[in-house]
Amino acid sequence: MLKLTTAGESHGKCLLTVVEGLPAGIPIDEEEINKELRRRQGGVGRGPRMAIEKDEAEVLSGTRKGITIGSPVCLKIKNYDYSIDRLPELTRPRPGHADLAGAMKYGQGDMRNVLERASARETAARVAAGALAKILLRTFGVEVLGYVKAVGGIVAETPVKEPGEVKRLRDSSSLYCLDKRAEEKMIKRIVEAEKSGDSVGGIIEIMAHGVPPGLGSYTQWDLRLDGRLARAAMAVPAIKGVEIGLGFKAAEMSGSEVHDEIYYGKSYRGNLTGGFYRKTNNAGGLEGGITNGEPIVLRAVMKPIPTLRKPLKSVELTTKEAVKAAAERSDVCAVPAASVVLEAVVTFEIAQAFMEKFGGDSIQETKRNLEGYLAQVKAL
Ligand code: EPS
Repeated sequence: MLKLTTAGESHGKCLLTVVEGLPAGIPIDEEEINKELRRRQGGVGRGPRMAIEKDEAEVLSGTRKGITIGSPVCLKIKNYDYSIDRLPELTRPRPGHADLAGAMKYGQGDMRNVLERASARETAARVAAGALAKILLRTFGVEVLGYVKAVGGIVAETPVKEPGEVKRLRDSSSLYCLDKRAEEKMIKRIVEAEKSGDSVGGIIEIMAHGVPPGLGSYTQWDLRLDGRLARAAMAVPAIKGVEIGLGFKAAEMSGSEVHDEIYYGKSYRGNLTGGFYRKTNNAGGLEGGITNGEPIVLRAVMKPIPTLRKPLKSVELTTKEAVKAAAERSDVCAVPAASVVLEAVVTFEIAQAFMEKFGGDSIQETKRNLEGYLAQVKAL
């Protein structure tokens, strides 16, 4: 079973990622992990902290000569802004942040003790884990891509579906967005928010290509992959909504419009499905909590960052006086960064379901199991 644990505070010494259950025999290139970490640091709208950090993963365990040996892989990301013991107290909770809820839960008058772990800085550790999952899944032709669909109410057109083209467009955009015209407007919106001391949120879309049918299960509620993906996406800081396929739009449509009719053609989709296919993908690649061989499509809504330069009303914890919330250094818009985080957590979740289905302590064993299963699908 693929398992992830992260540790580390925002201004502590470092962040740590421990991934258990990776099969032996996977070459791990640190540069591939670092590429994802750099992407997470980027995007228009990021705050001054990103100019201080240079997120890079150091592999501490789980490999020999750069190849996994089946033991837990531990990665370390150094914090250049290591200042946790010098930072001033925080006693004016920010609405929308974990500050007040965390203070009540952990009995902390100084909410610095809350925000240090609640900070989205922790997502760097999740991106590192996602990069490991990406390397694993790539061996089997699975590719997960995340991009920005909307910022501050400006929605991008995303007619491109071919993964190579999606990646090219996304990687040439300063907002990780596929639509150049929308991108210009989004940037203006972010600059406006910055000028007025405000922040903006948006929508992120994730597509997973080449996923074999049969991941996840309807046999128990917590095995359904749609539920597991939604949980992973909702567990990213600032995410307030998740939809799969048509999502909320399905509520306005009739069944005959929503469901994806079934066709058969021998050479379709590299035979992942043995020839069964759909002309539409309103289900977003999942039926009965199981992948059906079509691409997985998931969207997540990110609220605007709660740390505001022009702060909202709050209460001083020590005196109970009405005050303005603390104004910490922060981002104006972290939707591009969140697209990298969501891509990582969705990749990890798919990898987990993949290993659950195909197992294997070595990559050769996993490959054999997958091939045997695909032959069985073909013979259906
Ligand atoms: C972040 C690092 C943080 C914030 C941001 C995410 O750095 P600092 O708090 O030192 O400026 O920029 O954190 C938040 C948005 C938050 O709500 O905590 C990062 O590495 O992503």
